[in-house]
Parts: sequence; C-alpha cells; structure tokens
Amino acid sequence: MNEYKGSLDASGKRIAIVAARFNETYVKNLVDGAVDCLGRLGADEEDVDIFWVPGSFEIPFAARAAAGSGDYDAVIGLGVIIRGATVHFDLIAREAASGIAAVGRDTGIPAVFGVVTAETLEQAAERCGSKMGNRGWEAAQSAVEMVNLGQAFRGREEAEALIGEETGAATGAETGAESRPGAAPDANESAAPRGAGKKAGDGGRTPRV
Ligand code: DLZ
Repeated sequence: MNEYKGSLDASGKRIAIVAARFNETYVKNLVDGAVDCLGRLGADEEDVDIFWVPGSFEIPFAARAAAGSGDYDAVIGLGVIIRGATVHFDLIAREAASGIAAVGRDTGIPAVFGVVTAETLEQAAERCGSKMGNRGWEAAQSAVEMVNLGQAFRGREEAEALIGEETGAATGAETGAESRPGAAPDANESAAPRGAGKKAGDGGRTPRV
C-alpha cells in the first residue's frame, strides 16, 4: 500500500485569490489570512494575485477564468454569505460551492472553497479571523496541499515510466492503456509489481472511483 499527501510548501507556486466584495470588511480578513498563510508556506508575494468580484455568486466565473489562463497553480475563492432573512442565501451558497468545485473538475487546477456561510454577522466574524479561526487561512493551506498532491500524481507517472524503461517492459502509458495516477490495478494484474512486466493488451489500469 502507498499513501500520498501533498506537502505544505508553497515556494514557486502561483496562486489566484478570487474575493467577493459583499460583506467586504469580513472578506478582507479572509484575504489577509490567505495571503499570510501563503507567505508563511513560502510563496512569493509576487506570485499571488487577488481578483475582486461583486459577490460570492460571481466567484466561479472569475475563478474559471483564472484557472483557465494557465497562469496559476491553484485558485482560492473567498467570500462571506450571511443568511439573514433572504432565500438568496441558499441560492448564492449553492452556486458558489458547486461553481468552485466545477472549476477544479473542469480545469484540473485545484479550486478551493473559502467561503464562509453563516446565520449571523457575529458567526461570520468568528470564522474570519477570530475565535473560530480564519477560513481564508485554511483555504490557502488546502490549496497548497492540493497543488503538491497534483505534483505527486505526476511524479508517480514519471516513476512508472522509468520502471518500464529499466525493465524493458512497456508501461500503460506506452501502450496507450489507461495509466491514470491514483488508479487501482485491475484484477488481472493485482499480483504483479507496479509498472513491472506490463505488456500491451494486458488490460492496463482501471480508474478508482
Ligand atoms: C445579493 C446578495 C445577498 C443578498 N447576500 C450576499 C451575501 O451574503 N454574500 C455575498 O457574497 N453576496 C451576496 N449577494 C450578492 C450576490 O453574490 C451577487 O453579487 C449578486 O446577486 C449579483 O449577481
């Protein structure tokens, strides 16, 4: 069994923060928390860009543009949505959450949800840098971890290709078979060491679901 975990090293990482101006006083605390976290983890200030949008509903649009630009390793969405007495809360929170998740799935760039959803202003404040921590800080840490986990996936692919070369065996990548990192071997190859002795047509790997 192998376990993989992304490191918390942000050096050399380019990060886009998309922040909502609605409830701006609190969101600024989230932005400060995220920037502080990235700096402590080794990111260069020059590599962190902040994009402001009107409200949390607009975060996915800007996050998608940032992720698709090729300029960033991760995108962090920050906002504060307070329930108050409006049905808007559920609509906006759902769109922000599913929209940010879709950015990650569609682009392959980690997109992290750093939006505080709270019943009251007081609850929101607690999550924006007071007694319940800072959701922006936590989101930044998650973003860095996910970027490095992504690199671990690519590292595995290279390692497998190397083993194939050393043993003279064809790897899934060479045969065109599915060799997605993180994928589980299928039943036919479960007894074989990873990357060793794989031949064309032996089934490759099946994605883990
Ligand atoms: C309209 C609205 C409301 C009622 N509440 C919030 C909120 O608590 N947090 C937030 O980030 N944005 C809110 N918005 C604004 C919407 O996100 C959006 O900007 C507007 O509906 C325009 O599309």
